[in-house]
Amino acid sequence: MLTPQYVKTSIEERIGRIRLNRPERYNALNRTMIREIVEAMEQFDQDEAVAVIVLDGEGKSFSAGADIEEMLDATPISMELLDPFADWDRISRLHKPLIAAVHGFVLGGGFELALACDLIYATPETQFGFPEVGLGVMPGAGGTQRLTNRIGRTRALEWLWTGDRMSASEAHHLGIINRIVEADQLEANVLAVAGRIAAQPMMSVRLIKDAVDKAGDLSLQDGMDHERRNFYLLFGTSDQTEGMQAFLDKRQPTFKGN
Ligand code: CO8
Repeated sequence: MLTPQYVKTSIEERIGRIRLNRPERYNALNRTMIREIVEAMEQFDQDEAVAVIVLDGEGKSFSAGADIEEMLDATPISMELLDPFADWDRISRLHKPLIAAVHGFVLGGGFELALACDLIYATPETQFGFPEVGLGVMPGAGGTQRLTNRIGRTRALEWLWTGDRMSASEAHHLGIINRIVEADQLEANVLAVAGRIAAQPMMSVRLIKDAVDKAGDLSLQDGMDHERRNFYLLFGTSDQTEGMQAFLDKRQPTFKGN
């Protein structure tokens, strides 16, 4: 990948960090930026030095959504040919935990990006919302599906139709975000959670995500069959032997990630 223009990346103690970096536009997501975010995620997903990926935003907000200027002259045909959501779809194929640490405005495509992450932590002042209806469009990067999966049809329709902004406490109450953390502690808190997950046996973390992702797509029995296969697979790892032996020896386990 060439040097990214709109994201900053770094690796700190097995945490791959991606920071949206277009603060003068509230981190509005243009196509290049989305491509850069997804490529950074995929690089970290493949990098053995990274166990968990954390996404946040530079400046006053996480993201005010897709770049409206870029979309203004789009047509159905230009959209079809461009296939802008092909990049977004790649996020669902990542294996490592993705954590969003959000603040300020988390709107439209910015909200969809956060919802595509596995865990979301937000400051008390964060405002979430899908204002697309007021622009004569609608969410296109999974917002109608992921919001409905999280909060149910009736509540999702109200937020999507009104375009109202949702406070962090409403989002927390609705189960959309994991936790509300004061702004000056958000980064430290998220890195602490990421660090705890990074210290877990890697294959367990990976196959738990894989099984949980099936819960929305498969019937209960098919989902449980899938879970069982993942459970059996973990008996092929050295971390399973170590985890169970350490318990029996009454000592702390030392996991190797395989
Ligand atoms: N796109 C482009 N530019 C933006 C965006 C955006 N989404 N949001 C803010 N900006 C720009 C403004 O135009 C302004 O630029 P300039 O300084 O050149 O005038 C600058 O950022 C600062 O913004 P404001 O002056 O408006 O700042 P305020 O503090 O008054 O307001 C808000 C901040 C509330 C965030 C306001 O800017 C706003 O409402 N932004 C638009 C929010 C929105 O409607 N988002 C939804 C976009 S549509 C979408 O996300 C569809 C997703 C589907 C995926 C599509 C993939 C192709």
